[in-house]
Amino acid sequence: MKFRSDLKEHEITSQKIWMERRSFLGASAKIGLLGLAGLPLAGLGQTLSAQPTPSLAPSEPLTPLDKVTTHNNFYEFGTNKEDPSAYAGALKTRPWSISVEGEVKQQKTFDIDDILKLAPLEERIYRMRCVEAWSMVIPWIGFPLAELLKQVEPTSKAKFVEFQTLVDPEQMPGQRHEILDWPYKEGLRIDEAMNPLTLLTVGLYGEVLPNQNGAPVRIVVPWKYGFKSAKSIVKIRLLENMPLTSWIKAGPREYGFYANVNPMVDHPRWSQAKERRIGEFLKRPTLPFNGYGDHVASLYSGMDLEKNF
Ligand SMILES: Nc1nc2c(c(=O)[nH]1)N[C@H]1C(S)=C(S)[C@@H](COP(=O)(O)O)O[C@H]1N2
Ligand SMILES: [Mo]
Repeated sequence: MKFRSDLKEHEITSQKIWMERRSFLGASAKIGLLGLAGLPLAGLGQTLSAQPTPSLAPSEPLTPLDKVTTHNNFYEFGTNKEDPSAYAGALKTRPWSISVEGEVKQQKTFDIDDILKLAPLEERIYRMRCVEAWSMVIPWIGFPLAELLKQVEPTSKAKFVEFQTLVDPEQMPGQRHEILDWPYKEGLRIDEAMNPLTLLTVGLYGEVLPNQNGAPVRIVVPWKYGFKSAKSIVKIRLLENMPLTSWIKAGPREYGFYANVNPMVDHPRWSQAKERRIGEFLKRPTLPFNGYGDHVASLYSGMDLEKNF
């Protein structure tokens, strides 16, 4: 069992190391990435060319690591923001695999350690919005989910993708209660899932994911509200029909399938026009698509985003 004080000290250290490494790496980090490209990846039978992507929120200060790891939503460990950091430490993240199935030509099970080999050491900095109106800027480590999905060869019937979190009430005390319909299920349309901003994420701040942030592997969909980004996933299903997600089951009027960040559409119980950046005092206006409209708005052309909230 980890004590919170230990955890904090470790985290402060790793954030400091990360900052230092980052400021001095610069060009050599890119050489490292080029060095990775062309290496055959064990178990995956395919080569990933690691392409460094530019940081997506370059001028915005990062949310401190201790905030990223102590203010969380992960209902499998309780519904308070402090519960995941207090209780997720005991989650066993090895052995771990993700099975990818459904409307695919090549059903596959990926071992987490093979997935880790696919994650280049690149930084992707995203604003992580949550439905409760907070946001963070997090340097995630991951790679486009599309890289994984291409390997299973989705059929022409694959119109949607569903993500499922582990079910294990012994390890996940929240699952002993009917807080949500377990397993936690989320989903995307196939074109959303294939968009390069949709990440399969294995780390943050230069380290493997802390358990409370969804270890060992989670989804990050930065233009959508936080609940779309399922944590600690074990299964991905490609489907012909739109999946029924845990949050839609819990409150169909409150949570929509699309859940694109949209300051014009309020949650029935609160405004979504402004957000509090963790660590800041004054709220800031929320940007449509969380500021990533240039990358993703075209996915929704012709759609009424008030009806399809
Ligand atoms: N399995 C699972 N995934 C989940 C959740 C959850 O309760 N269970 N909460 C979601 C919500 S509401 C948010 S805001 C984000 C929070 O991610 P973070 O704690 O890494 O910031 O995780 C999402 N993924
Ligand atoms: Mo959330």
